[in-house]
Amino acid sequence: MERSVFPKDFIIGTSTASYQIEGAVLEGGRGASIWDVFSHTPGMIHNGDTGDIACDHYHRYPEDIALMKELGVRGYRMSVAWPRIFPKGSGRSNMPGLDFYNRLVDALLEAGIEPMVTLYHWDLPQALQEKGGWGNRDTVLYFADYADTVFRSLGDRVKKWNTLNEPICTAFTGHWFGRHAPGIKDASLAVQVSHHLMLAHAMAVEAFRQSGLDGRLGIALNLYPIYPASQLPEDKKAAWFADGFYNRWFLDPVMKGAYPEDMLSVYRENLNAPVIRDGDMEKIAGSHVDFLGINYYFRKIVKSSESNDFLPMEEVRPEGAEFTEMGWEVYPQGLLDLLRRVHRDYDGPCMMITENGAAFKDNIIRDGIIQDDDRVSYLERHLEKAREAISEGIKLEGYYIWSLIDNFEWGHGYSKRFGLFHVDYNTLERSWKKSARWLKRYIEENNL
Ligand code: IFM
Repeated sequence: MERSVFPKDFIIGTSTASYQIEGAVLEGGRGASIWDVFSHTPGMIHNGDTGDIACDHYHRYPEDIALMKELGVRGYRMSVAWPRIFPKGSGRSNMPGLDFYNRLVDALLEAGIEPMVTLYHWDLPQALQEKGGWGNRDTVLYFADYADTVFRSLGDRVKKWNTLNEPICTAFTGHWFGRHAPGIKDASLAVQVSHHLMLAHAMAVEAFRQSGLDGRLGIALNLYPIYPASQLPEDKKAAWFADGFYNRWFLDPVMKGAYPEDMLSVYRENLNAPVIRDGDMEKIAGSHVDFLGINYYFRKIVKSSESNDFLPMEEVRPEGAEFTEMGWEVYPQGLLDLLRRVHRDYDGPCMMITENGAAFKDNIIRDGIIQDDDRVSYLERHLEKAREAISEGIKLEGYYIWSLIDNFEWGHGYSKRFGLFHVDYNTLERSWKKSARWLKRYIEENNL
């Protein structure tokens, strides 16, 4: 049987985020973000690493764009740092910050690379955190203003946008489990924050539609295909609960305009949250996305458990499976299962894989090149599943690899390397890994 081909306009791109690569935290009038504060708090980040210098992309972006051009990718997903645009979160916008992203976007277009811009990849201005951060409803309004400012500044050239990246991480990892900035452990607040994020997303969509700009808008959700550990009814029930917790709590408001009733009752009964004001759900329901961004890394296998407070689920680690350096299972079939599920349950939306990739040890070097065969194999197998999804009629338009270059991996600091290009953190020199060379050939051979 002949292998199906990618559609002509399918985009292979790379993906990054501002705090993880830019550095230059004190330049161009940038204000502090919650990640500056969190990473400088002792004990929060592996090895005490911070994003102060990161990959110095702020100064080296021409070099990074040249690498992408040589690689042959047609798209680049990047994020704008809110505190570069509004150092205090609101008020007057900061021209040097906008100028930086204008230069970046121009340089990308000049190199024939289409930018996809994410407005919020976790770097909230610290000044807003001091007023309550995402727990304060006013942050929603500040976000809408910030979004509007960026749309109007870059929107004549940027035609693809994500409002938020992985809102579950902001809400739950940052406010429930305290592992991300701002490092709070308060489940009720976390659920309230998730509602404010959904509202912020909706207001940004509204601002974009009102601006009259052309372009397409989405949101990047990290979703998981979730499988019960057994066919026992209680495990199936736990898997459905986990699906509500990880997937439907964010997918349903974005795609259907309403929170899933089962999770809403769980949170209301146990946490008294979220407070939803009159008109909120109408706003959320009225904010249609043009595409859904999916960040896929691994599946979850879930069994029932009574030990986990009011979350009756426990994850099971698959025996004998293949894992990345993050301890995440390599499971390409999960990508296909996830795409099929979203296609089936959410009315066949246009989708992009806004992130997929893996951290590996990267410690085998031959002829001066990192022999990351494990990453090559990872990418090849996931791309194959993407192609299979398309051949089934699923509307998948692009695949952005996380990440272009090794970078600051949040709580893990610089200890986990996801890049197609290696970064030497002493010299900041970039170099090709085998996976980057492989991708270049793949793009050529598949006419992408
Ligand atoms: O590095 C992160 C990124 O910022 C968000 N998605 C997952 C990646 C790997 O952990």
